[in-house]
Amino acid sequence: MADTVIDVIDLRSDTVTKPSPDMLRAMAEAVVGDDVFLEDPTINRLQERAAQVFGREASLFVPSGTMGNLSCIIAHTRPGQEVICEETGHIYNYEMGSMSAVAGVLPRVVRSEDGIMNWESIAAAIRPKIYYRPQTALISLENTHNMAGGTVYPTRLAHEICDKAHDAGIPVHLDGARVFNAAAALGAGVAEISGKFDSIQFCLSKGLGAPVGSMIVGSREFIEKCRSIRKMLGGGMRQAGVLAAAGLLALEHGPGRLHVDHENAKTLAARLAQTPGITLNPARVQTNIVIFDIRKSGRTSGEFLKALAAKHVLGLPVDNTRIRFVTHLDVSSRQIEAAATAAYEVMK
Ligand code: TLP
Repeated sequence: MADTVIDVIDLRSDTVTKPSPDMLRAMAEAVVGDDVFLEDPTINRLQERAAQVFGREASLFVPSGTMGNLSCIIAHTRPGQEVICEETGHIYNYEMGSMSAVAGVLPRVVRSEDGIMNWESIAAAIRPKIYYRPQTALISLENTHNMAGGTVYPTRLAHEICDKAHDAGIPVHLDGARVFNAAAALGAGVAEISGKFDSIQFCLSKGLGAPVGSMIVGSREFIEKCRSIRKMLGGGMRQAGVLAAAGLLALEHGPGRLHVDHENAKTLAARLAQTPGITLNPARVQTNIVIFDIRKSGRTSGEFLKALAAKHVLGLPVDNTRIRFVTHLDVSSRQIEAAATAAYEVMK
């Protein structure tokens, strides 16, 4: 009997994409060497290219966004200091408390509207320079903001925060896991929108479509510091050019198609907003993330997602009544329509 292929529509995350045939070929053909000896030509090429795209001196290939963010936090801080970050941000909620457990720093959490902090609330969280108070060593922004629903920092605001932070002698890190989505939504380049940050982490393995990997971007001096930190964290990889080859393709071809994911997210949001039991303002969907509330339906996220999975559509619970759907290159507009129909059938 022939196997039945079930068309699962996986909207849990843009991390779920599988490498394309072209990507697999590039990985198989990659020229590799030992990167701890700086001898992997494909990794070196990826690092040069990422630095060039961001208009910076250097960049470093790291296994994950989590390791990228943590390496930057360690490089910018000393134990006992503080990092200002947003209350629902990834570094505070989804990275195992690594800034405290490993870097020895305290998160100083700021509340915001839609994940987008303003200078006034950041300034209020900066510690006075008194010798017995913990000192603010770093400010970290997230663009796009994941759990606020893929929201985007207006470039002028990001620039203003960086300028004022620098005036106060504080560096600013960008968790730019999805910075290319932000750039696509703003109709600008990543170099322009991230130009004033002291360090940037971006993911190759999300909307850009690589199976693994993130990059840290910054000055040559900063990147050399991060190279040692990466080794300390166990991220010194050897013939990882096979992964960098996928990253290179993702970096070249990924950004140009993100507007398709954004259009799919808008279509999905518009359909979900008309579904009984769902609360969602589709006008707030800016990029590839759609978060909605099902409180009105009287069901929990777990119950809704279980019923949806029976129709071969997968999503992620944000909390007991909120769900996240993420569009990406492995879901077509036809599948988006099918997912919205499945959600409607579950709710009606
Ligand atoms: N985000 C994942 C989950 O961890 C929630 C996802 O599915 O969205 N910064 C941001 C803003 C992220 O969204 C993520 C991953 C990371 C950092 C960490 O990247 P990885 O998973 O490569 O460590």
